[in-house]
Amino acid sequence: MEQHLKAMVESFLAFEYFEAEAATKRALEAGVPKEEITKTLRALFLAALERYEEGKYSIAHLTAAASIFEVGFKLAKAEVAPKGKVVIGTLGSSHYLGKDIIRLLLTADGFEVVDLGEIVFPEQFVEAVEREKPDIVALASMIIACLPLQKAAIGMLQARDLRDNVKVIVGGAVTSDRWAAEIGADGWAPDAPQAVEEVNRLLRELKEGA
Ligand code: B12
Repeated sequence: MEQHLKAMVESFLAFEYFEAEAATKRALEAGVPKEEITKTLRALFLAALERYEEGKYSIAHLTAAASIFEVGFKLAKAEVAPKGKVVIGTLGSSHYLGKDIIRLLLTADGFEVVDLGEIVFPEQFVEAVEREKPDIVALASMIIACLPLQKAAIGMLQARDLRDNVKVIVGGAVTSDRWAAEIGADGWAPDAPQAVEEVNRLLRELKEGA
């Protein structure tokens, strides 16, 4: 088991996408438990995210790490019922990396995530809530010009009588906890690990009927 995990770690750290994929497949074939593989990949990805925050990794490194995490995780994902459903998207702009990272970590944490992609407008979130019936809606805004779209999305959910059915979390580089409170969101987080914690908290609140 150790040598298979070591091969995965080495290829991940070298950003060798195809080798990391092959190493994950070999680990699975050799009977390494899926949880060990996903735990290793998740730890590697969180370390990459930390290196980016510290300025040691570039956006390119982070993008590569996210792709390797995603391909490995898809191979080793255990078939279990999701603990909750999240609809996510980036409002108005084409920034996708931060949103993709949140999606990956939420998926790794056991959520089913419906990703509407980027350049999404409030109407599309309303349609997705009607269609997907999620527990949580995650609205990302990456530029100041797109902040009003978060407010508009919450307003539209209210106007369509959908607001009470879902919890709304907002985030993205230009947001803050104050902004989240001002527009009536239920939660906010500054980064992906804290977003996962916040989404879990919101799910608990929803289940407890708070
Ligand atoms: C990469 C990038 C782009 C890429 C986006 C592609 C991609 N890879 O996603 C491209 C080149 C397309 C781009 C375009 C533009 N960009 Co740009 N871009 C960036 C840049 C350099 C990095 C963003 C990024 O990926 N960061 C890495 C991720 C990991 O961090 P993150 O996105 O902040 O996400 C984390 C948190 O915010 C949080 N989070 C993110 N989403 C969510 C959602 C929820 C619900 C929660 C809880 C948390 C959360 O968790 C994430 C992970 O920890 C930033 C500057 C910067 N250094 O941040 C500018 C930046 C965001 N861009 C900016 C601008 C202005 C633009 C353009 C308008 C420029 C132009 N005039 O054309 C265009 C918009 C184009 C369009 N049609 O939409 C400005 C925004 C300024 C502002 N205050 O409004 C920035 C800040 C650059 C700057 N200093 O001027 N951009």
